[in-house]
Amino acid sequence: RTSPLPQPDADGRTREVDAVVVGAGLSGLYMLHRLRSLGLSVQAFDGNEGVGGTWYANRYPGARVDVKSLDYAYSFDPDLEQEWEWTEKYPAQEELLRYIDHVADRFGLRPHIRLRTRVTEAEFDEGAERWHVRTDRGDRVTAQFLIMATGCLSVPRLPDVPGLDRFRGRWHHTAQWPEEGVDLAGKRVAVIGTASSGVQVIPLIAEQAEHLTVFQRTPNFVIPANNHPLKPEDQRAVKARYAEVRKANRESGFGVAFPEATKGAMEVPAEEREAYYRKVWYDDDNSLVSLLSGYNDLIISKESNDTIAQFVRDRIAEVVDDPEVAKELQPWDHPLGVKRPCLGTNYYETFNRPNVSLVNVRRTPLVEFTPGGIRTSEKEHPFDVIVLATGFDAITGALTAIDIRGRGGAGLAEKWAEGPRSYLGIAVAGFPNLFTITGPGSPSVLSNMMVSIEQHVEWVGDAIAAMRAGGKRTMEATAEAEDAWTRHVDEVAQMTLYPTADSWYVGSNVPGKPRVFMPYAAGVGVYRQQCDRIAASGYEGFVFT
Ligand code: N01
Repeated sequence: RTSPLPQPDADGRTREVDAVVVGAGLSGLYMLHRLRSLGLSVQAFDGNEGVGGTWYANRYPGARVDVKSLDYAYSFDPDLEQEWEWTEKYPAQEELLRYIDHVADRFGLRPHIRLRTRVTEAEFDEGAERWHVRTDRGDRVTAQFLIMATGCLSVPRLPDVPGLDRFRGRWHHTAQWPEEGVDLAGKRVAVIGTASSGVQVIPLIAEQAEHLTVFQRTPNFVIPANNHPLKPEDQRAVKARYAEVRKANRESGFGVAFPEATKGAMEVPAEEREAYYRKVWYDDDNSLVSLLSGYNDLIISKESNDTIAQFVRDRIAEVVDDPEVAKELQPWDHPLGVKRPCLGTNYYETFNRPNVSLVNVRRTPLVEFTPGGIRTSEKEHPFDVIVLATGFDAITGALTAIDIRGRGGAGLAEKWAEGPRSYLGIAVAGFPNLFTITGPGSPSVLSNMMVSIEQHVEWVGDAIAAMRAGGKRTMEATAEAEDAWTRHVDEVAQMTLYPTADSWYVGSNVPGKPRVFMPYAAGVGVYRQQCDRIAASGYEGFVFT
């Protein structure tokens, strides 16, 4: 990885650019590239020491993507997609970061990015019709456009348990893992959290630690990743028809094409269902999408969902030697897929190791961190290292953390106090020329993020190009369009089982966050059609000056 250049603090002067892009992860880098291709001057900022966003920050052992590499890669440049060789079905964080660094270099993006610099404030100047942006390093920049490429899962959450500052060992959140790694050999290690991050890190920590104690509040459904090196001939075969693959992904539900199921799970005999689930479970080429797309009602019918949930519970009982531990690991409190299901490698098997124990913190809740470890309602557990796989203030957290003020000085965080309101998940009434990449109200986290990111970046780029061609200065969602879209997002969610579970999709992991199902659940294909129709209509629902 290219080391970041030392960057001095800002010199106090206000600079003027056409656009500021906040974030230099997968969305920020592509937005930067797109706007530069349109001839705009752009300044991007990122708080990390390097580009890559999620893939820069999440360096914990086992971190890897849960969408197949060939689907997760950028599609915007045919040469890039042909030339880059992926090594695995699900590449690990280092490989993803290598890829992102390559993209930053290949498209000459680095000179336009200020790293280790967080945007703290952005205020719209109604007179000048420009955004005034400030950073924690003293930068002052004004820009016509402000694009928030801040990520859906970029603000880590610590558990609301007192005493972490008193703990004398080392503690790390999985999303703030030190670049130099953490020596776990011979250590007594705790992991709190058993969702995607926990499920990935737990088996690898178990291999290194003297003893690992896993603190589980909610068991999750963990599907075997069946990860493997990509065969060159398989990679060649996809690349030979890449355009077709990409088109199908864009038109699909989750951003990864899969033959559409025509039947509900209860419409076929139990043996046929079981055979399908079994095939997916053991198939080398399986994916979350193949699991959830086998029947057309798994996310809308509890009865149908129960069939697949029970299948997974049976597999857990099969793999885990101790029946009591198996029972603890079986999820009962939510349908499969309505919280993000996890992909795992040796996850359930890890609980058969003699150096791993499981604590159910619903039965014996966490009371406090102590200087020596963690106290539950039952006893104190001594630790050398505590790993917090406790998630994020998702989707809105990175946006409301910045003091963003639109017309009349109105704040975005205040506007969203009762839940996010957005038009298409892209634009917010009262905040002209502000665009959110994969914002609340767009498919975002319910999809292959790369498909959603590219669609948003291209839609926003096209809108800006159209404005410039038409001599327009500002573009703003109307309150009516925003209201109607926000209602629509909720209506679609209510047709599914998604809102039934406590999850970061509804903000229930952050105390005080309003319970609103934030992503748009109609699928990326349907969503794209609506975005395209709105653009073709001359941007219905927007006003221009
Ligand atoms: O975070 P999470 P994550 N006491 O919020 C527990 C993506 N991702 O980092 O469920 C005890 O899902 C919490 O328990 P509960 C992916 O989209 C992708 O794992 O709230 N436990 C839960 O078990 C994913 O969905 C990949 O009861 C506490 C865990 O911590 C998203 O990121 C890899 C607690 C938090 O789970 C977030 O995943 C990693 C407390 N006080 C992440 N507070 C891949 O691509 C929280 N928990 C594979």
